[in-house]
Amino acid sequence: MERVFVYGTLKRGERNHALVAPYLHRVLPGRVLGYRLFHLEGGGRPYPYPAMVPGEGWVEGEVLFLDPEALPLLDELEEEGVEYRRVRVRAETPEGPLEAWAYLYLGDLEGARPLPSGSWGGYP
Ligand code: PCA
Repeated sequence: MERVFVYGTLKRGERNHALVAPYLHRVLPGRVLGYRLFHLEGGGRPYPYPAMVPGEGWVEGEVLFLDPEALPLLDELEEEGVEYRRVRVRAETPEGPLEAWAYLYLGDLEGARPLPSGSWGGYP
């Protein structure tokens, strides 16, 4: 089983969650310390999505427990190595701290809107 901390379009109820749904076993609410969140929209992007980068604060999301086959699909969606980098993070959950993968944004943050709440979601 792989654990992935998601904070954007891969969360339940968001537009890319369907990609992981067939591989999903379990979900826990989670948050990670030492990162900041931004909202990205426009500039040729097909839809809005967030960027998590190292910084001061918490980012809120979900820890997904997934079959390992889901990872290459996620790497492709997130353009691993180009737009995002998959790294290990420590997520705080109601069941204690858990190590998980997460996608850190590699791109330019010019024009990005900071989300000091550390939470993203509900965009059309
Ligand atoms: N998808 C990944 C990274 C940003 C995004 O929209 C996620 O939900 O965690």
